[in-house]
Amino acid sequence: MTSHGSARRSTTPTACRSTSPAAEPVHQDSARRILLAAPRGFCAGVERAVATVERVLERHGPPVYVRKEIVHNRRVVEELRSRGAVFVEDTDQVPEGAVVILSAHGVAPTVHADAARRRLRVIDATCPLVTKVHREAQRFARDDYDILLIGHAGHEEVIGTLGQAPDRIHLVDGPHDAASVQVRDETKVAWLSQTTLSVDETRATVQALQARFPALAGPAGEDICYATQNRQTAVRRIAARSDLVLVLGSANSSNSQRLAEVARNAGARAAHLVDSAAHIDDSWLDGTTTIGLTSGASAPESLVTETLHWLAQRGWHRIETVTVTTETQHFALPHSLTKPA
Ligand code: 2E4
Ligand code: SF4
Repeated sequence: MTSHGSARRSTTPTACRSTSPAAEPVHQDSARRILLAAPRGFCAGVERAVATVERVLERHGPPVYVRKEIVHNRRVVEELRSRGAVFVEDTDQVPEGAVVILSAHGVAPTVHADAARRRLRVIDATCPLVTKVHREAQRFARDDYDILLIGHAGHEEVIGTLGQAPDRIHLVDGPHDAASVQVRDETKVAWLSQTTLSVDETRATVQALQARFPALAGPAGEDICYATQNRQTAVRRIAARSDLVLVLGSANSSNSQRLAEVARNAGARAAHLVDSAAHIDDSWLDGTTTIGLTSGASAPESLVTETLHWLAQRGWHRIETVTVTTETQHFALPHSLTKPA
């Protein structure tokens, strides 16, 4: 796949630096080390979505309704809930006329229509890179293509993208689906994808689709976003040198799940996705010297700091940051929040 996004273009050579956490040592073992992946953690879309909820809380005061988890991370959701955010499954749970924030994963047009019927004031925190995929789906549907959306069934982003053109889009949930998907005209088929997929698996799926549909059209740029690509490149780099890789992120976070998979495929003896240091099993450290550490795009850096502290207490003091690129992407808040209140 080609690179995409300004952050992806600004690739720098791998740089390693050592730092020491403040924690007091319990054991000393100079061979033990942590390889800390960079980039990791919050992407520009998550920064924007979380800041949106914070800004609306400041402006309107609690309660502030949010449809679905603003991002798929337990810590983020708990913190915002403690400050007055009320997470609901759908807009019919929001009082008529209230403000509702839509999550970063995007929604089908029917959600906007339902919200309008209830006179809700919608603030849309959909990541602009998800919106870009929605526009591609609308364009291909307008040009009467059958669209093959590569993605995971049931994921919120996939539900939102399918909803852009429900009569024209078919879900392809991995290379195995490429052989069975049905289209009207084999010469008028396009593929799109979820933004947080495995780069390698998606490439395999696209190749399988191209073999079946030689005229297959595709998105203008990558649909797998810069942040997903960069975090996978970084974890691949550390996994090859790690006995154990820990990925901080929640179980329902697609991009975080992919990081653990990429780490396993890249040669880590084991890779675990955990919500926080409290979920690490001490037995995973048995026979381990090098621990790779990263975090998903929805995982706050506080989780990494706490994990470094937890590992320091168990004898891992040496930290090498392995940087594969530096990210500069930033998204402005939704338009309605940039105007004076
Ligand atoms: C929107 C799009 O999609 P995933 O499950 O990885 O979402 P998560 O909330 O974990 O990460 C942020 C995000 C939001 C990623 N892509
Ligand atoms: Fe946007 Fe990518 Fe972050 Fe998803 S992972 S919110 S698409 S920047």
